[in-house]
Amino acid sequence: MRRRIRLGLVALAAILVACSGDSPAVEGTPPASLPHETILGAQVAIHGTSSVTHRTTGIEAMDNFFTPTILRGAPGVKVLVLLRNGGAVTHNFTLPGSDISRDIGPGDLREANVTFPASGSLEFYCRFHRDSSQMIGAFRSDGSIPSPK
Ligand SMILES: [Cu+2]
Repeated sequence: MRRRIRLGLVALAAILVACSGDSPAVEGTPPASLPHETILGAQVAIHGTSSVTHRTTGIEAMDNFFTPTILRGAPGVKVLVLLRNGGAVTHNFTLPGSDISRDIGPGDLREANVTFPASGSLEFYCRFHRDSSQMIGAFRSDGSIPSPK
């Protein structure tokens, strides 16, 4: 009887360890289990995907990644993106092909107006950590997402 209980505890501990690997990373280096996608030619860890159904949405810059990393929205929809730096160092939101490049200090909030592409992806990155940490994300046109009212 005593042995059976001990085996049960060992099994429970193993399950808890297995499950903890699936919990989303809030800061620091992502676990290797995160899905990766090629964005702007780099292998980017995907820290969440959001469906943008309102005129205002948010992206948080962490050390050193964006969350969510992928934002899906209706083609051509214009949104106000609130950019918050939840990390400990200065980050940046750059939208290539536009004049948008916002440096964001730790704890600061900035904003940018972004229009989802008619099709395909519109990528963004942090100019400080694009090369060193693949701090990159993307707005994806998705016709299955309803346009904001
Ligand atoms: Cu950065």
